[in-house]
Amino acid sequence: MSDLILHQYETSPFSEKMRKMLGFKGLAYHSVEQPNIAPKPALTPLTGGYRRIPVLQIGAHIYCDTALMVRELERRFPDPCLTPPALMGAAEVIADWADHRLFSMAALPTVVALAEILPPEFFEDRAKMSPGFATDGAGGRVAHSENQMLLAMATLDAQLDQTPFLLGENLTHADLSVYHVINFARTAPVFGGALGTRPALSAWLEKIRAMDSGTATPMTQEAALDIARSAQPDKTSPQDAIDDPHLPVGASLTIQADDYGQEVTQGEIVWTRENEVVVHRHDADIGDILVHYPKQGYRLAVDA
Ligand SMILES: N[C@@H](CCC(=O)N[C@@H](CS)C(=O)NCC(=O)O)C(=O)O
Repeated sequence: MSDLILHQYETSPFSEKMRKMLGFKGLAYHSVEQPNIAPKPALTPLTGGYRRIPVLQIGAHIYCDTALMVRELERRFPDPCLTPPALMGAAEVIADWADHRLFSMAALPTVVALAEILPPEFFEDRAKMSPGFATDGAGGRVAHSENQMLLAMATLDAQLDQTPFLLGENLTHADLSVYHVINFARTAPVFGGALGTRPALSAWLEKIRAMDSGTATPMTQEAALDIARSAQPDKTSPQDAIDDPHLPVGASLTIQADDYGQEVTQGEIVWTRENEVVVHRHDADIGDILVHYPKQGYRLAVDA
């Protein structure tokens, strides 16, 4: 039985990124359905506040943000390797661009296009979650995002006309991050239509859509919480842990996304890597949990 538990929902683009990652590695995992709006009472006891999706759980260890999850899966399951060391820097830069900038260009026009099938609560939730989220077209935001996205699609198509994947012959983290955004955006007629005139981008998208998504076994929220309750987190520092003078071990830390979904997690620093910080939390119901975050994209405030 796999120890990997992915808290997700079917239509979540970032969950789709992780499903393809798990598929690429040939991994089996448990899939726990979470709601697509707050509150998330069976998720936040694990994260300490973070409400974004997906979240990866391994026993009493919780991994927030797909950038970190991809690195963790590469470490635990190195074969097959998604991103070889020679392409790692470029892949991470493109993945960061796609997960943040490209996603933000795609999100507003896409959800506006889906307005008829999404409930009003969804829009209220997203407006609270993202300060710049305004679906009424105010200030030309929807039109601007749409134009920016179309330009990005043209650039991606030009690259994919030259190489089968963004960084050459093989799939890397860069492709997975761009893929989940384009795959989500294609549901909006304006972007679906643009794909029709971008054959290289469209062929690349279909190639990744056809790839395996891992073997998922459904798990209930309660079963996942029980696993966290009965597991003990391992506080051992890894070999590549660093001494970060800004994040001293034992200090109380508040962690918050620097873009949207800014619910905070607070805990005591256990160890850090160059681009990872791990905090210990004690939840009255669940017990001891270690929550792992990337440093990139998160405000890290050591409490006085
Ligand atoms: N940088 C985060 C972004 C995650 C994200 O934006 N997830 C979306 C769903 S695809 C989300 O949480 N939306 C609000 C929600 O589902 O409650 C990551 O890479 O995991």
